[in-house]
Amino acid sequence: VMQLRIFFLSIAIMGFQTLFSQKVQIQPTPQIVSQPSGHILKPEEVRIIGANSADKEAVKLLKSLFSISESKKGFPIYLGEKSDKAIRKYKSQIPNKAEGYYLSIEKNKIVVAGNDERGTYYGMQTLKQLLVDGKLPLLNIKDYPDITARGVVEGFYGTPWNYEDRVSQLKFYGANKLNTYIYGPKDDPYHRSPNWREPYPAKEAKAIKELVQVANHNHVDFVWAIHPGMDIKWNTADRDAAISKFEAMYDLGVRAFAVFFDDISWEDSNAAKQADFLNYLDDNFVKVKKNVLPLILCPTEYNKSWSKIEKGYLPTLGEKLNPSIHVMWTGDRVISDIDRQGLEWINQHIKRKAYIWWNFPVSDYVRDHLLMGPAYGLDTGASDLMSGFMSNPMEFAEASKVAIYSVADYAWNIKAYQSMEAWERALKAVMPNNCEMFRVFAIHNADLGPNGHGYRRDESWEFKEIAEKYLNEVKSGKWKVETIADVQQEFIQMMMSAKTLLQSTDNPALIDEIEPWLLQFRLLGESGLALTHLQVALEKNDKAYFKKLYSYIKLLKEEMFKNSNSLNQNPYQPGVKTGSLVIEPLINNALAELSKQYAQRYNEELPSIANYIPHLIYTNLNQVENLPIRYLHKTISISPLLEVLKVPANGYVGIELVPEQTVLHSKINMGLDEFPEWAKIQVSADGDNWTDYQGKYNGRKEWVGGKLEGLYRFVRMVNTSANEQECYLKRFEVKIK
Ligand code: 14T
Repeated sequence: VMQLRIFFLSIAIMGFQTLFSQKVQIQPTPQIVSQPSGHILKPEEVRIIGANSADKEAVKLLKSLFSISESKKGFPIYLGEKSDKAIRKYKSQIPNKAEGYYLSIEKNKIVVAGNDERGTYYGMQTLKQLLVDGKLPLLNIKDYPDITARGVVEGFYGTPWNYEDRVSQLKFYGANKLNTYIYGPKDDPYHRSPNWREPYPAKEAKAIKELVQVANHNHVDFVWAIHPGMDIKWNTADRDAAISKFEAMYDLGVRAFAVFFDDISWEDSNAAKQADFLNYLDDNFVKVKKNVLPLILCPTEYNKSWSKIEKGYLPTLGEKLNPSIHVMWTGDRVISDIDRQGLEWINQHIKRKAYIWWNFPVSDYVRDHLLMGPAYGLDTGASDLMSGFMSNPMEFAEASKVAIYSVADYAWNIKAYQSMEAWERALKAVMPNNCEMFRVFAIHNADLGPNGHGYRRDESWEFKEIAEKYLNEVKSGKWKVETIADVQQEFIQMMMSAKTLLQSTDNPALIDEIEPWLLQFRLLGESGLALTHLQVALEKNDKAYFKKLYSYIKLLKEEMFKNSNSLNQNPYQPGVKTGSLVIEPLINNALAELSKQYAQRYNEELPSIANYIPHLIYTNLNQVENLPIRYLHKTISISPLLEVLKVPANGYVGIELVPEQTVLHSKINMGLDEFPEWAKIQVSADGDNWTDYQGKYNGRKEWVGGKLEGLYRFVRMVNTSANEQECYLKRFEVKIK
């Protein structure tokens, strides 16, 4: 009897499990899904009811999934929008929400009914996802997005995405129910000064025209953004220049527009003038055309930390801008979490719901890092406070898809969003066959390292505890085999991940983008693995083996250093950093510790090979205090700043040399045509007594100073005038002996 009972119990459990395994996976997470009640096999032939009146792209998608039959034998699929005859019977089931849809899969029919064309299309996207292994689950779904505009703003500094990148993105957006792509790459000269007034040359124009068509086929609104702020005159000529440019873009098929006034000097940022300009475009272009979507503005004060309400910039926009115009917002800071409190704050000032420009996973201020981690820090209780949610991505289009996938999930169904779960699914979507190895790479490539915005992300979170335990054991000399094994497993996995991905044909464009990091990641894993063997050598008291390993680690480090000086050579943060939050410090710390133990035991110092930079930024300005310092070929430099630097009276920025050094030369580029009256370059040995450092302006408008006699600890640029001044910080470097 007992055995029989167990038998039945296990049947019950199995039944339960199948029920569970039937829990369907839909991206983005739908609003209302019924419990699946079994499944049907994929119909061999289907008959579309409503094909002539339904959304064309939805019909196309359906035809790509099934073979179509005209005869009565075909399995019926009812397809269309709420006003269509074909789906009249199901009208009451359709959520009364823009882009919503009703999907029902029954034994004898399927219904895909949209509240509008896009709704039908999204219903079809869901049906496509549900078709797995030749089966369809029996269920019904009522679904709609929480946020009206969801998507991506290509708004970063650096190499703009290319044509193929963008095509691939637009398809990805369609499949993930993102409806907006804002085109505004900072390094497109026809988007910004100098050429925002000029039409695109024929070749570029053709590419944009084609992209608009691809966007349309994927139900994505292609928004073209203009960035006229650097040299705009608030006169009729420039208003009409903007309108003619819009007309030229309209002729290429563009039906949605944005105007960006970000990252311009504050003098040019006059809210009333900006509002007049936008209203003029709205009244004389958008409203006249009738088939153009509402304008979108990116204001100059686009985050809370930069806004001075008492000066009236945002309140003026709130008052004056036509109510239909959207206002973009990055949050409490440039790079920021998004929460209810912050949204309530801005919405009250702009008198409308903020249209979020989320600066993630953009990496244009930390270009040596990849941001492959989960998209978190988004309030799941804020669905009623935003009119749009756009992600600003990395210049690596494919790699950005991990975050974009998550943003698609968040913006569709905000209260259901779970960042970790979305991340796991994103990895699978981007790298379907090698997703486990991709996960190993992504988990160790998430943080940004120290940066001017102070924005950090968690990294290596599953390995942190082991790393700490291991380091403590190394320090105490009481090693556990299991701990070493755990650490070795992680290092081996890193090597496997890099090798596997480098050979993978899963997503060639992605591998191409991240190849420098994969190469570096493999070397980092290998150096970690070699490191763990230093312990073995010490335990065996095998001095020669220790030395061999030590030189081998040195070789690996040299190779990584070489990579950093040859790969990803952009002018801002050149190089390739990987595992920089947990893995790299672990290796360096353990290495320092083990060589100390070696030195004690054999009474012999080893040359240090941990590449720690002792030099510091020297400043009293908040804006730059977190900028990283680089050290390469005896040259110490400050990582350059993208934006205008504001220097109050007595404000200074420079480098502290630790310890004091012989200065061979210095180069400072403040982005000014001539060396300013208000500034001095100075050096000091103690930080109290300063001497002027004489130099000259060279052909590249850089200040250059020569060799100095004696040792110095500080080199700085200081504002010696009585007023606040503005300049750039494009280069600040000191070469030492
Ligand atoms: F328009 C804005 F919402 C915005 O975020 N503008 C830029 C954006 O293009 C860039 O990709 C992003 C990340 O660097 O931040 C903004 O650019 C900045 C922001 C700064 F605080 C550039 C320099 C800054 F100092």
